[in-house]
Amino acid sequence: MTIGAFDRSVRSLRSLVAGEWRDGEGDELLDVSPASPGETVAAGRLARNSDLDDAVAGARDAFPRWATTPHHVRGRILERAADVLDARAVPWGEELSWEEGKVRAEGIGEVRRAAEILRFYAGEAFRPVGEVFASPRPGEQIQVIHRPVGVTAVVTPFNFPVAIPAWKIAPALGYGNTVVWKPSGLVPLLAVRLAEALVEAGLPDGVLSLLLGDGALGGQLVEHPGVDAVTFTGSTAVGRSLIATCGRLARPVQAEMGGKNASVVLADADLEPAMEEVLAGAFRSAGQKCTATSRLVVEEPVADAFLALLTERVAQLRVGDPLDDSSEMGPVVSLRARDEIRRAVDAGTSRPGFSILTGGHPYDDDRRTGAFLRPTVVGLDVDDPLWCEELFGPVLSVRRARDIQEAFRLADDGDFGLSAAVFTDDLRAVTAATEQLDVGVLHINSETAGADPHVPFGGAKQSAYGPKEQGRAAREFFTRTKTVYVRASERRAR
Ligand code: UN1
Repeated sequence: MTIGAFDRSVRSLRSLVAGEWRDGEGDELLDVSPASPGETVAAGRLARNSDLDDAVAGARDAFPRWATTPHHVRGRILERAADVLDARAVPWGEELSWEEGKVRAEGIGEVRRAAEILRFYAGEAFRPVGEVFASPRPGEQIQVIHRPVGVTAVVTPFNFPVAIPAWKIAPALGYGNTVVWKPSGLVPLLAVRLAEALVEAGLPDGVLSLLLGDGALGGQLVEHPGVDAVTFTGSTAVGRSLIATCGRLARPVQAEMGGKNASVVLADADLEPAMEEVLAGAFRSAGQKCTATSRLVVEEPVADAFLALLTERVAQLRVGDPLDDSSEMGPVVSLRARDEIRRAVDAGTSRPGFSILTGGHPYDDDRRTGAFLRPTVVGLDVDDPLWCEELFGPVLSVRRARDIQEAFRLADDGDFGLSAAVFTDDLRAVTAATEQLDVGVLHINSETAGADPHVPFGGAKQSAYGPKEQGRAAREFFTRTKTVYVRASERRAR
């Protein structure tokens, strides 16, 4: 069923600079639908360097007032913004799906998820703001208090246009920082929507600026002398370059980067539900999550049975218009992404030990003009670049393992360590996975993706740099502690 009521008129894009919505005077910004790239979702102009300077100046100016705004007032604004997101979850979720390509239910779900995240940080405002220690000196007390860091640069990717920005901006604001935000140029409309929700909720001018700019503007934001800290989620290449810049400037930085997350199906696993979880992990959002399941290790005794189940189901996945409720998977984010992923798979076909178990070839119907890729499962018999390279698309690589130790070794192979999933009811295997797998997030009998708002999220090895995100863990990055030695003077009380 196609959603007849969905309004496909072109939306207009603006940046929010120090409390003022600006049309922008830079190059044209055309936001197209990945399902039908001839169709414009939204249009506007890019922000320029002068907008960046104004945004940072506005954030600096707003910082002292915002940092001393009572916690419950800051919390209430986040809560009201959450209400706005919930009230518009359907129209904005549909816009998300139209703009980014994930299916409608995932788009709506993401807007609601962003609301949950804002609510969580509204509540965190009421938590303790530090600790008190005993002093070795009589009459003294030592307080460790958390203070906001200052002006935070937020740089976000295309794949969660509203949830990832929410889990950076909500703690930043909740703990008293001001924000200048540069979202991915592929999803500017949902960035505008989140900023609108916060403005409507009563966020004072300058506390959040939104700059619709290109990668170069993102780089300038990160280096701007008025910025105190940088939080980033996106590709490994960009993340490493931002980390290097921040190192040179001695500027705190938090970066969430790539993943090549394995699901390990052990011989005792309940195969049918394990298959559904692997399917969801690999192909929801067309595999464009840094937590997506992009590799699968199956223990030899169940390998044939599991792969038969999986490939049959993958071949039947309904791929199509993300706004059509019968679609299970939409396109990837752009034609460029589609072609890069396709090239990486095609390059493998000439290598030894590489076989396509299902998918792999392009669509020859009307989907060929959109950024659609056939969900693909690749079998690998030997070490292959596809085992460790992140493709960020609907491609799952599979290897067989003789035993648990080989399975865990394959799952840990490479530089990334974001998430993993192990399918088993064997307590010894669970314990071994918990101890041995070098990942930031481990799932037992559930898919590799997903991140609840109240618990820490982030990777091990080269998947991440700096403190974890979400939950209370976010406080580590978005505040700085001050150690205060408090002693009353010896003057006698009158
Ligand atoms: C999720 O798995 O729901 O960019 C969240 C990403 C991750 C977030 C994943 N930082 O895909």
